Amino acid sequence: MSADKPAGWLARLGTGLRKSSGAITGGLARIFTHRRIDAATIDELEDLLITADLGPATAAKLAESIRSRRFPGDADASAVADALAAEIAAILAPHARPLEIDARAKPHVVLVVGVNGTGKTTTIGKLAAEMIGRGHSVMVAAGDTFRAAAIEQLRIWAERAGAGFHSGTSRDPAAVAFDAITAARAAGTDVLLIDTAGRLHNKADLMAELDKIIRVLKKVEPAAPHTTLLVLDATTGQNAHAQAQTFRDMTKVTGLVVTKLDGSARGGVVVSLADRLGLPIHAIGIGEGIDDLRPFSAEDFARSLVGLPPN
Ligand SMILES: Nc1nc2c(ncn2[C@@H]2O[C@H](COP(=O)(O)OP(=O)(O)OP(=O)(O)O)[C@@H](O)[C@H]2O)c(=O)[nH]1
Ligand SMILES: [Mg+2]
Repeated sequence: MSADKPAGWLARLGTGLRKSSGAITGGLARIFTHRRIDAATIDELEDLLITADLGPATAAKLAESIRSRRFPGDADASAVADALAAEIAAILAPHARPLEIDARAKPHVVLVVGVNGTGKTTTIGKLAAEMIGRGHSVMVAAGDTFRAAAIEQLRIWAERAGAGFHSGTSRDPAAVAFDAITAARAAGTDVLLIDTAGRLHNKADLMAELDKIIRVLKKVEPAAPHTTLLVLDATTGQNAHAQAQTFRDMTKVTGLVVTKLDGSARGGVVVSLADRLGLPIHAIGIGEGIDDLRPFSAEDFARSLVGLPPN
């Protein structure tokens, strides 16, 4: 994805993260107003960061970096917020990476996975629109055959985004994937986005289904899927870690999209995910609209999370 920032996007990021940043700025004011930055207040800061879903390990690391900084005697909550934003940005920066498309692949195959309801189908719609906006041709494939409504939902998103749509006639997601990659290749399509079911009867079924989809894709193109995108829902907080682990055990996840940051006070989870998973975060979702997905920028996110305006 492009790293350009359309006018108003930063303001919308700030608004989207308001629930998360509100908790953090309120906490900082409570802890540091009329009090020194010392061992006791930094312990309270660490607790605040855990409450804000940054997770114990990441919170401890951040508290330690704040402890080792030198602040002037009259430093207040806003000085801590500034320092915190810089430390959070440093954690995020190595993991903030746009989703790069190999234009020669034709199609570059993106397999989209995640538990049910995290926002896979919506994210595919948003991604398709964004990629088409950059001049790529895009096809989406309805690999979630578990629910009939899922196919229709994806068809509507494809139409909205101006993407090709492939649903196949089979109830077998691997057959849909095979037909879709074959069709996309014949048409010279740049990107194929494949939706998958988040819910199956159990984990073994889900793993078998993903395995089969990948095996079948590889018959047509050994390098496919070029990207396996895990969609995580920020409102699930620290549970997102467990989801990420489950999917990493099942398949080779190459990157993340974190959704629903707008509806969540748990935006801090993005920091702990970046810190602990070591996977690229390609984009974040801050709304249900087609424009509500943007590349993930470490500094912008960090400053918005602690309630500071962009630099
Ligand atoms: N507020 C908000 N809502 C979102 C975002 N992304 C997705 N949603 C909503 O979350 C709900 C579930 O999204 P889907 O895209 O259907 O999720 P899914 O992962 O495809 O779900 P299954 O197909 O059931 O596995 C929908 O109501 C979406 O509009 C986001 O970034 N912000
Ligand atoms: Mg879906």
